[in-house]
Amino acid sequence: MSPPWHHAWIGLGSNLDGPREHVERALSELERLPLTHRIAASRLYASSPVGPTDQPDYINAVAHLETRLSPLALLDQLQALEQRHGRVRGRRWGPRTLDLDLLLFDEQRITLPRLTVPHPEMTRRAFVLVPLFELAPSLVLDDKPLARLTAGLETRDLRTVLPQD
Ligand code: PH2
Ligand code: MG
Ligand code: MG
Repeated sequence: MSPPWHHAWIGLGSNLDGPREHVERALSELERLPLTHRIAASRLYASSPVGPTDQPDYINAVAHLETRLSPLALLDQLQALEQRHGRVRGRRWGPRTLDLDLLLFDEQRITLPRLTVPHPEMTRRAFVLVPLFELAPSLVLDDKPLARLTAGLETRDLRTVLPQD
């Protein structure tokens, strides 16, 4: 029997070497992952860095995938994609050419050495919740509607990046 289809949500981020191109290329590469379809992608957003401030602004987006991969097989694919974008592991929350975070996988809670789902920081980050809300306005996380979680965040700093930019 073939494995079932799952819904997965991916947070994309970049702040080095042409961040917008890295995110746009990664969005199209996500469509070509094995056993996976990309259902939707949010707009691109620019924001100041959360964490260390001595680094460039980020471009962020969220993608909605349908996949037959397991969570760890999907994580392997995401990490391989980060590697192909020249990702070098540096300090925590430091600058990067491409960050692909597995935010949600169906309604699963996963706690493994390599992977925690839902992504532990996501409910505090406007650059994740705002693009996610764009794709899934009726989503509920931990009994909290996304609309309510998003309303409680500082979003003034978040700027949508226009296609003709
Ligand atoms: N990612 C980080 C650290 N800080 N700030 C913004 N605005 N966007 C990010 O994607 C981001 C960040 C480490 O993953
Ligand atoms: Mg990451
Ligand atoms: Mg991240």
